[in-house]
Amino acid sequence: MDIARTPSTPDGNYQMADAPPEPVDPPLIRREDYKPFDWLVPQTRLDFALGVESTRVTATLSVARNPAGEQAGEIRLNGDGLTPLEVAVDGQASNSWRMDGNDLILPLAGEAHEIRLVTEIDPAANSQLMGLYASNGMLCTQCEAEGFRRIAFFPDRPDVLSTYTVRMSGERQAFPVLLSNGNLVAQGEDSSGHWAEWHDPWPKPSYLFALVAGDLVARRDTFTTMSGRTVDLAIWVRAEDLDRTEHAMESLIRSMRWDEEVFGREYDLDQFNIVAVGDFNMGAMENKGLNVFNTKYVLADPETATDGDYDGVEGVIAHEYFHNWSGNRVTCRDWFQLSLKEGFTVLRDQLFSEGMRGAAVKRIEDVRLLRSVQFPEDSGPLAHPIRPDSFREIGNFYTPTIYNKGAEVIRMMRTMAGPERFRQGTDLYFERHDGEAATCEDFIRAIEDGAGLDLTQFRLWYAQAGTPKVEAVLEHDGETATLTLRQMVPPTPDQRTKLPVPIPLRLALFDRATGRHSGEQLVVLSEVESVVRFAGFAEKPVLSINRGFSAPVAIERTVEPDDLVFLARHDDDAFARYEAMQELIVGHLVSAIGGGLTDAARIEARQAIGGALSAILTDPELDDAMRGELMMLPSQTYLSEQLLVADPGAIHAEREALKAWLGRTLEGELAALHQRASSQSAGMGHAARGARKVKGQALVFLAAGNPELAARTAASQYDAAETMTDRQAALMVLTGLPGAERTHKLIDFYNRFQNDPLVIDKWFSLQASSLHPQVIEHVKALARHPDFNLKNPNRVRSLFMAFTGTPLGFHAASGEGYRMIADLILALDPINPSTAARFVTPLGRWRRLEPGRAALMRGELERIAAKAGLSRDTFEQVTRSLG
Ligand code: B3K
Ligand code: ZN
Repeated sequence: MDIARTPSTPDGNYQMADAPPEPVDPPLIRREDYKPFDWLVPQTRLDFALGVESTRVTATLSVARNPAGEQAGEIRLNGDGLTPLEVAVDGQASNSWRMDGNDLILPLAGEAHEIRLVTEIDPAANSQLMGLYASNGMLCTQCEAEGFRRIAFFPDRPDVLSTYTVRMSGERQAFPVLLSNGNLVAQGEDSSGHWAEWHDPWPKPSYLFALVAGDLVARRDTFTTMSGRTVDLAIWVRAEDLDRTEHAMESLIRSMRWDEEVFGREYDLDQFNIVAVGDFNMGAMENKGLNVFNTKYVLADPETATDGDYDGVEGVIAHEYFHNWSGNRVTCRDWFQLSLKEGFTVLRDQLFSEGMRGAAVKRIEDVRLLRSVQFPEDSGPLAHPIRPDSFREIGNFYTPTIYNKGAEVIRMMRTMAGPERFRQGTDLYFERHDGEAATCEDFIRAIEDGAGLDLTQFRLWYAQAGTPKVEAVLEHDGETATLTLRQMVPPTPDQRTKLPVPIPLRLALFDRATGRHSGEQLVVLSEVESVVRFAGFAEKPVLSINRGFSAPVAIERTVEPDDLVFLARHDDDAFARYEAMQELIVGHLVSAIGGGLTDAARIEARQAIGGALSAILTDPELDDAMRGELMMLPSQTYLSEQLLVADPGAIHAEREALKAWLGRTLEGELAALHQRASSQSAGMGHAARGARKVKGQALVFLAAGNPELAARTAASQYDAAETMTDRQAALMVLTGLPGAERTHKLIDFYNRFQNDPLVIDKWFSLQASSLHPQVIEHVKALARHPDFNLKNPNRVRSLFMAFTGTPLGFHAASGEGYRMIADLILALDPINPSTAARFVTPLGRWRRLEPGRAALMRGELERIAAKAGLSRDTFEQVTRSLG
């Protein structure tokens, strides 16, 4: 029910005299209603007279009738909060235009016209960070998805491609650097300061427009493309950040080379610019030739960035660069096709990082992310297919489903075709659709034609939401092993019934005696049930299934702990090894949480886990990076996903109890591992990074098992730290423990890094995500800290998004954690709706919680829904979450 907007008159007379007009729900936009735009816009000229508080924008559009559209007598130009100051058609001032809500409607009678529109905007007042806004005195833009309409009246939709020429002028002192898409074609002085003109020869939709003006310096380099052209590369940052851009530049150059080698894609302009900005709603943006980045994904040095941050920079630089082809040269017809560019580009960046850092660990990280954010989305009120059918606010659909499940779906095509044939498919896709606004269907067809696959049934992966479950039963009789596979796609909010999907499962059967298998097979399960028989097994083999996580499904099977211990030790597929450890631990914790475990069974299960973990800690053959993965306990979120109704307190208690038992039982091995790794953790090489990872993991177990020992070890790790990875890992452990070291080290950390916003974000996050029993009080105090700032999305996320993961804080049985997040949403919504709406997701889990917490959480959603004047973003997420 729509609580905010349901009139409460008892007699059913909804039209009370003098009552203010009833607010109208934001309209639902449907994929099936797509129609081509009636006009083409071959050329766009933009002129910006720049000022932080007032920027005058003159937009000149050449328009011509679209043969694929209707013979309209007018053109609709989208706007958002704009007032037209001047409107002219073919050089003549026009007064026949009208406003329809935010849009400007202009009558046009002929076949082709030139429209000139002048508007004025106030970048300093733009706290939404969409459109043109000011950050630290610099001006920059964010247009995807619908930010361009906050700059100029325009057909702001991805299927209207135009060639842009951009002139900007402003005071040289305030804006010494003037950047836009494409190539710089002219520059000079004028009465108000200086100007620059940029021309982008590649037609693009308005969401890829960008402009930056500010006091920036560049790290420069060059790249020679495969056809021998030289591209000038520049990464623009504030002067004090210049020495932290080396890793970003190296990542860019590696990405450019990789995309040539692996996908045959060459860069297509003479310049490529990246700008880092401290106020940014997300990670980065792929504007043509001028990527704009959150500083978090550009700046890195060992002292201030963790190894994980280094990986993040490399992955996001690659992702945005890869969009130059998957997104820019071939763009999306409409926003329902978002996964066409995002899913594919995530797959491309994942494959790149696998190539750079080693496939095994990267694959495990990606699966962990998918399971911790996408699986819950797919089983909750916000579930949607990777190609949604409708939305109210497209900003709400930049989701783990569109991105990460989208990547998994394309990865399955690659698994079924093999890398070479898949490449033939992508070559065909790029060739067929270059310069076009394409659809997911176009992509599927190109892969079918190029790779020689039949994806008829596979298309269901685009249309159905929900994580498929696959039940696997292995039986053995005589010499034959029989595997029965049954699939079920669960119902999701708008889709009650589902059809079976093709599920490619890589599997192997291990011989217990030799510890080996006789070859991996790919089984594609396309029916509800399939039976596969394997001959030649005198003894029941051990099944290794969904190796490499070949399909984004949940495997359900009954398996002996001994078999999992076997796989954790012997499986030659790294992911399957990790998975066996996870399954072993999940199996035990789920029974323990359910309360049905005898003391003897608990001891037996713990001993099996302890034995497997001990083997991992001491296995001399294991690379530390992989050892670190195998040491990780399943997350609180992943455990909650395994339960129909979750009690976060009980999950946390059992998980901590196991951690403490392992910490105590394996204290000697853990301490020895920590000590050995400490002697190998200097530098930025692979081995040192692995050593830092296992040090951090060892500390986590020790902190649960022997807090005094852990506090001492962590304090000396903190003091000796030469990298942020070591320092942060130590501080994380101390932050969760009581005692004086906690306070000392938190003060030291703050004082050391107080002028570095990205590191202070870590300081907020560490405290907000900690296991400390007083985490709520800490977060309340941090929200009043002078460095907290509701207008900076990084800071807001570092405090409050981190907090939403805490079992003792966010999920406090009193409901106080839920209330804090609801209060945040209400306070942030008028400032920055797209960031505010992201915080609704954790409150949408109420249906899967125990009744007490469920009621409290739902109550907070209702409180938000009752607030008048909510943004479209928050309104949509809250109403969907209430269901
Ligand atoms: N395409 C942008 C995301 C834009 C989000 C707008 N709310 C970054 C990326 O996915 O590469
Ligand atoms: Zn992207």
